[in-house]
Amino acid sequence: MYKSVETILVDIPTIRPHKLSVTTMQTQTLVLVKVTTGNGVVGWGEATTIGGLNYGEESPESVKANIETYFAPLLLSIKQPLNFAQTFKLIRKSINGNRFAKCAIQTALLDIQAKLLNLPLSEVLGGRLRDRLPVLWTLASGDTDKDIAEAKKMIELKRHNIFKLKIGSNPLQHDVDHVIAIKKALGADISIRVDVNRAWSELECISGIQQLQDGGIDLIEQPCAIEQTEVLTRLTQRFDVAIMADEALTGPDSAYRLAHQHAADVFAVKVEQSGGLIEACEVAKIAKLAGIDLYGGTMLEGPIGTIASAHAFSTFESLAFGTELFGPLLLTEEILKTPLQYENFELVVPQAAGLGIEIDEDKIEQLRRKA
Ligand code: MUC
Ligand code: MG
Repeated sequence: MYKSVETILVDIPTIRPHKLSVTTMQTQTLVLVKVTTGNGVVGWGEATTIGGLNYGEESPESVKANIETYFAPLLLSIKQPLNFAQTFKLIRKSINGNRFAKCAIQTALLDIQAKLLNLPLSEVLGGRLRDRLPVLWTLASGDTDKDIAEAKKMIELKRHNIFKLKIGSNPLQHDVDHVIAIKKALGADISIRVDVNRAWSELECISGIQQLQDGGIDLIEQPCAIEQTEVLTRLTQRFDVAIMADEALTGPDSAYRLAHQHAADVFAVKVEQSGGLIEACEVAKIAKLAGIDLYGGTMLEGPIGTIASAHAFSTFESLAFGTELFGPLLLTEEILKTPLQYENFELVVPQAAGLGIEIDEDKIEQLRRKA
């Protein structure tokens, strides 16, 4: 049985402004969830979003309020012994929507379950197929020269050798020229992708993607509005360069519909957008059955959400486009006793039980939002 559910907001400045078409981030807010069982086993989960309500339908504040008002009382009211699947069935039946909050709670419950079994979380999700995941870096300073210098530094440090560029906030030609300049500066061996974060109309997509394809760009992420899945389908059919669904992908149901419509070559699987780690694995299975390639996405989570995602992605049979699990590296503060291990362009998936990380609770106490 569960004894307590605590939800904590932690605001951490980013190492530099992170410029997307929907907002410019200077801070990331982590919603940390700590669930404790009657026997004293502790599980942690995390939810984040990008720029309050700029990116998605849930904000850090709504996640916290809904966990405290609905999820926590429900968990604490469970008196009969329920396993994880039965508990989550009850949550799904009682609470609509709220995918990010559900993901945070599910992560904490799975952390507990894996700790009770003394297994890494990946084994509870079906078993890991890899111990390391390739991790790209997003260049989003908004300045071409700064982005080139940042990319060169990352390559030299052996931290990242694949880059995603955030575009869509400037006039189209300005953005395209910026991307091509970076591609030229970094050379043929470095994979460059773009994320338009749904900023372009269909006509802009046609012009922009044609130029980006000709310029050697490898992947075009969510170029058009979330609802415009017909546009995404037409772009996927029209261009050879890979088209990826990100914001349009909101869990297994949408994965099924997008696959049915042939709306994307690649799915950006995100644990929060999917509504949980189990659902993210279901999205990956649908993609596999439909012949769609996979990419491990992020909502720029801190270390808890990032490593939870890594456990899920480590179970995917194929991860053709790698991952973007760099969230913690964008933050100026560390909330783990030992930071996540990034080396040789990869993130190491821990072997210890549960999430396999140790939380620095003193640090969280120091950083938590007080009012
Ligand atoms: C997004 O839309 O992909 C992920 C990486 C990044 O830089 O922004 C996020 C959101
Ligand atoms: Mg994206």
